[in-house]
Amino acid sequence: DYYPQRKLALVLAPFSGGQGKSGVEKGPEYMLRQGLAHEIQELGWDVTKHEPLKALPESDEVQSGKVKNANLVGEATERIYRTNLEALNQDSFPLTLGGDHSIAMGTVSAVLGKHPDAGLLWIDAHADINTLQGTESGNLHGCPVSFLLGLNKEAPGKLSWVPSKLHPSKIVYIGLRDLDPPEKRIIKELGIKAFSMYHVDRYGINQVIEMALQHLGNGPVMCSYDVDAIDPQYVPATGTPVRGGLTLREALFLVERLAETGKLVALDVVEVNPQLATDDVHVVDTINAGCALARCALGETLL
Ligand code: 6HN
Ligand code: MN
Ligand code: MN
Ligand code: MN
Repeated sequence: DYYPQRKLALVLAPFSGGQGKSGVEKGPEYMLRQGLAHEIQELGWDVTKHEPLKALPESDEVQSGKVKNANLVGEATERIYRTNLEALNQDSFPLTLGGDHSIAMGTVSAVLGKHPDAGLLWIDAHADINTLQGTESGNLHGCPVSFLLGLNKEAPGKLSWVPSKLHPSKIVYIGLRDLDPPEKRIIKELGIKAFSMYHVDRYGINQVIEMALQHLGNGPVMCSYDVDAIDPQYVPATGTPVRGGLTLREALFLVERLAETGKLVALDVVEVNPQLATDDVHVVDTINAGCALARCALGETLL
C-alpha cells in the first residue's frame, strides 16, 4: 500500500489548449459539482484541492510546424508537473481531473520523478503518441506519449521542459481503436504493449488487465484514463468519440482491479467535455462515468 495515510491531492486541470473544442476545461467543475470530493472523503481519503492553472498567463505562441499552442501547453503541463510532484513527495495520491489529455505530460512526468520504476496504463480509444512530425491535427492532446518517450528531437517553446523519462516497455495501452498510421508504426517499432478493442473482445477485460499488469511488473502503476475509451453510448460528452468502445462495466472493472492490487499511485480522468452533449442526459451520464472511475480507482467496491 503506497498510501497508508490515505491522503489525496485533487488536482484540477481545466485545460483545453491541447485540442480545438471548447468545453473540456469545464470537466473538473462539473465533476466537483456532482460531489466527487465528498464521495472520495467518504471512501476514507483526506482530500486537499489544488489549482495549478489559476491565472494562466496569455501565451505568445511560437509557430512551430503544425503544432498548436506549444507555449500554452508547455506552461500548463509544467505547473501540473510541479503540483503533482509535490503531492507525491508529501505521500499524497494525485487525482488529476482534466481537461484534455495533453495534461498527462505533467502528471506522468511527476509520477516518474517520484517513482522512476513506475508503469503507465494508458486507457484510451487513441494512442496519443503522435510526434511533432507525424501529427495530422496539430493538437497536442494527440501527442503526450511521444513527448514522454522522448520521440521529439526538439520540443518547441515552453514544451522543452518535458523530461523523457518513460521507457517504451513501461507503458501499456488498453481500449485502442482509432490510431493514425504513423502511430501504428511507432507502436510496432518500439514494441509497445497494446491491447486494442480486438484484444478486449478476444480475451475479455479480466485477462487483458492481468496481462497488462504482468507486463508492467511489480512496481507502482499510474493510470491515465481518457473517458473516450468508454463507448460513446455511455460517455457521449467527449471531444473525439469513437464507437465500439468499452462498456461501462468493463471500464469500471479496470480501475476496480487496479485498486485491488494496491499498486496504483496516481490517476488522471481526462477529456470530459460537458459542452459536447445534445441533451442533459448525455452530460449526466458522462459526468457520472468520470466520477465513478475515480471512486472505483480509490477503493469503492460493489459489495
Ligand atoms: N485524445 N489521433 C488524433 C490526433 O489528433 O492526433 C486524435 C487524438 C485524440 C486525443 O483523445 O486524447
Ligand atoms: Mn482519446
Ligand atoms: Mn485519427
Ligand atoms: Mn487521450
